[in-house]
Amino acid sequence: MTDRLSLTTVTRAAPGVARPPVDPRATTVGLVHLGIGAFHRAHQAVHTEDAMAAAEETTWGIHAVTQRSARVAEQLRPQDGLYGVLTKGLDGAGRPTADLRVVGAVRDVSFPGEQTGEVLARLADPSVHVVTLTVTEKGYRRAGDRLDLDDPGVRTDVAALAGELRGTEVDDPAGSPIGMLARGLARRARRDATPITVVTCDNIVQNGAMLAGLVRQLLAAAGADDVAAWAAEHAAFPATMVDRIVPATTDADRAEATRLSGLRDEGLVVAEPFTQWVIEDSFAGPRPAWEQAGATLTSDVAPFEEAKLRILNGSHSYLAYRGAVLGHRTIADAVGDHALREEVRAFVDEDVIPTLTPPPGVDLGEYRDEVLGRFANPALGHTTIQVAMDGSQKLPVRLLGTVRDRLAAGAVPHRVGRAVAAWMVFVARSADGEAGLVLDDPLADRLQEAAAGGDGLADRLLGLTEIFPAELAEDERFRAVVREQVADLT
Ligand code: CS2
Repeated sequence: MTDRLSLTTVTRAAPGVARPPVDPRATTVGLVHLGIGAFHRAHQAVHTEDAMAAAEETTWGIHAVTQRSARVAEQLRPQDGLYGVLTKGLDGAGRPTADLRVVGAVRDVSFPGEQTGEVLARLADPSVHVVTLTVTEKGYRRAGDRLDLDDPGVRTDVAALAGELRGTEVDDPAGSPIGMLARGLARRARRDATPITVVTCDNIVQNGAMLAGLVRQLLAAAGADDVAAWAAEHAAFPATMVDRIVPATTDADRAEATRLSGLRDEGLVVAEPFTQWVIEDSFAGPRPAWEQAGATLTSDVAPFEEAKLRILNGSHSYLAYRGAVLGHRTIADAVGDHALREEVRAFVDEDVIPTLTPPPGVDLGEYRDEVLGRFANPALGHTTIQVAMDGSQKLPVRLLGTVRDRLAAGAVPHRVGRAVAAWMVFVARSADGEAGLVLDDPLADRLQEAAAGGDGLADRLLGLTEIFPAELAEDERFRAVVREQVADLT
């Protein structure tokens, strides 16, 4: 039987497989990550390990926390936290390449169901200086721009925090990532531990300020004014832009990694060669030397973030909805469909780029081409259905800012209106039960209800105030475009 990857077996990995550049046994925890999924393992954990290697530090090991389930803990614990990143690209001649490296930066994995106390203790630990998060758009539990105080998980955390403020520590399972964070900050404040920086790595506009606001709202709901005062002085929430395409790992990927290394790896993740991280340089205390590991530290993340969310993620969603309805299984197939690719290109050129300020040193036309080139990577097997997930959460971030800015500039947003319409048609077809079109969305019930009923699809979906702010839903130019594009696409 093939041995499983671990600290003991990694030394037997086939030559050609890169081993952790920093000894995991010598690495101590200095960072807590909330929401360990594939993306964290392929992005921040890699940058952090490389930063430790570059700066010759061993104090930035990661204590990672799953969102809810124990699955990632079960994958990584028997492997002493080790896992592989299988990078799939193409060589100069267009042949597929696959490189495998083993990452050792994750030193501990907990899941909230049973180990909330452990995580809270870590968040209060003075040797922890940074918290990173990848909890996806819906993980923030927002209703509009505010924390959803009616969310059952959030209520659990407000109650636990209020209980703790009255006396002894409450280790009840965290109901939400924001709750975990706020409860950890409360313990840290009580200990008056060292300052802490919270780095959100999700695809959300002005993500740092957004998260700071949610934490403040949760603290206020629990009556934790002294904690809020402590956090205002000792916690920082920088904005970030993160970028790396990380599709879901398949059995074929695991088999390929085993062929390369000779070891079985249940925690394997797959990624494209490209990776980028832009971080606002406003930390409350020490941080890994990420700038020595490919990250850009800057005073202004906004132009990078807007260009990425509107060009990359906007096109990704467009290709996913339109592509899935056209029967394209992967993003590479969708972007390989000439007519669809030209549509997406026109969307970027005519509606998105005019709303953007180019980040320093970036040509947005070149950036668009680079992004479409990355999507075309056939080795990734990134499915349209995976990117189509959670559209109700993604649309406002990826498309509606562009709509708003185009309308404000007096333009009729035909191209971005078509992207919104592509989502509507996808919702309607999946609500109809069309084979292969899965509607995986926290608002699935509401969407299904709104999609039923034939004519008037555009108007019914535009009526969902959780997604479309009134200023857009009531704009006659926008409504007309969306109606017209839905008609054209059906
Ligand atoms: C994708 C992103 O699943 C999705 O919605 O658009 O996860 C995308 O792959 C990343 O943001 C790339 O950085």
